[in-house]
Amino acid sequence: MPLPFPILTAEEAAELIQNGHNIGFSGFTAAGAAKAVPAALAKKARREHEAGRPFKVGVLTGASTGKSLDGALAEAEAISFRTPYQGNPTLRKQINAGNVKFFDMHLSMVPQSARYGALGKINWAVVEACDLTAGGGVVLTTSVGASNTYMRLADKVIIELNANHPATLLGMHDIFEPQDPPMRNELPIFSVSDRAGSPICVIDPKKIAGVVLTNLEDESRGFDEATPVTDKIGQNVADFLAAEMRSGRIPPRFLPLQSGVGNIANAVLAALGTSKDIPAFEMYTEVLQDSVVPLIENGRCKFASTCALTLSPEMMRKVTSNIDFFRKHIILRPQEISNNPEIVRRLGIVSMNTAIEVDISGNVNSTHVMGKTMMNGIGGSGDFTRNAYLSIFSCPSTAKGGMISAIVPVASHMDHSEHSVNIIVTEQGVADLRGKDPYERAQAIINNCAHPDYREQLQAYLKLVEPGSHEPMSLSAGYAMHRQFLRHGDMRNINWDEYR
Ligand code: 0RQ
Repeated sequence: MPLPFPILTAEEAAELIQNGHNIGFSGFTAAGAAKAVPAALAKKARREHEAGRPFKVGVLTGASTGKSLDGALAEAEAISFRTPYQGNPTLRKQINAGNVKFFDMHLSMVPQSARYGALGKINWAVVEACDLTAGGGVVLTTSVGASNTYMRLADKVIIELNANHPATLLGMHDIFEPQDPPMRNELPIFSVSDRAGSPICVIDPKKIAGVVLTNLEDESRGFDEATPVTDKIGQNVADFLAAEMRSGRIPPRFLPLQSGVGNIANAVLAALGTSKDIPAFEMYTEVLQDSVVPLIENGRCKFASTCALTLSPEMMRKVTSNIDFFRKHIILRPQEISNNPEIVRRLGIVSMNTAIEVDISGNVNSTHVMGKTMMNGIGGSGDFTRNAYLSIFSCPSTAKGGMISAIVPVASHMDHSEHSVNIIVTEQGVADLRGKDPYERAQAIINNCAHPDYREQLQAYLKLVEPGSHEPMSLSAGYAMHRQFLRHGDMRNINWDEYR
């Protein structure tokens, strides 16, 4: 039976959206992101700008997206407001220049903030689906993100029905939206593979303004090749977790893993997958990257609950060509559930995220280079870190060819405080911060994680801390390494006499 909704071209759909509208797009990373309508909207914005008329929209998504969404809209200077996370170089520049308002938020909080009205009116939801029913049943594609909530809250909905994603994805999603406080019951997920909701989103069919037929691959990129540094970080994490298990602090059946995005996270998972000392594990995470697919195939990863399948096109084809197998081993959940603090705490998750810099107290900066320049955003790292059974941050000990130390006296921006961060890992080694006082923590981080080029310098900083300080904080010298980099392009060779 033909669908009772207007079939629109992407250009016709874009014509419906007006300057100043707020749009909730599907997409959690490039996985499942709307593609055709935002690209057409970017073209419309350019036309409007050329005609001397303003055209900008507010862009809400699950997390980062692909080049047809953030990329195209940013290049057309069509974004007024953006939340909650991004990773596009053009958009990043506009945010840092103050041309796009960006609200960096914990991903688990996005749907409820939208429901509570804190993110403004949502005029449109533009959501990618692999199947659609006449009654408003929507089968999402490779991510859930906040699509279920955006479709419910939006005045009108445009569906991108994407033939590139097979309708056989039906059954992989578990759509569940909690009640609002004070009426919220416990979230009924007690093990990684529990289901709480429905395989489809159901929306009022009267809200569907049109369907755009597409056939487009997800725009997820592959990863940089592993390097000796990323391999060593991965090995250090695997060895640490194996030792935790031997000591009895991690039970023999192991604990569910969460793993962040990016090259480092991909390398860590690859190392865990091949470690003979780590038993087969489950994942309760927000993003599944390429390295997990072979681990599911070979039984090293027994089950994965996630919000997105952030896979390269080749890896995605591997999944869809064996969908009956993968549907038994993967659940896709809304970000409000995949990142939910209640569930993270209940399941006892081991969280593994990446830092830009870590200070010697254990505070972590995941978002702002030199405390000023936004990289991507906090993403889901805070949802997991604050509530994990064990929270791990890893990063290379240096950046930019050794000129920047990732270990600094005082973090130039703080996303995760020393109270939530348990373990720091670099290619140099592991600092276990649990049960240590601030000076013991500082010594563990300097001796085990800092690059040898920076150890003496960090010890010299410690000598500047006034006696009687509970934290190793010198207000005058805390940012000396950052200042040194801004002046000389290298954090090394500080003259500490300047700070005495
Ligand atoms: O810059 O691209 O110019 O070379 O940061 O660094 O080492 O390639 O690491 O890809 O894993 O990204 C924290 C940004 C790490 C990411 C961050 C520069 C470095 C390089 C990338 P180039 P790497 P990764 C789940 C969880 C926050 C959100 C999160 C992130 C670039 O992991 O966004 O965890 N995390 N979400 O050179 C200057 C330093 C630097 C530095 C690194 N100290 N100073 N530049 N870089 N350290 C996901 C979601 O929530 C969806």
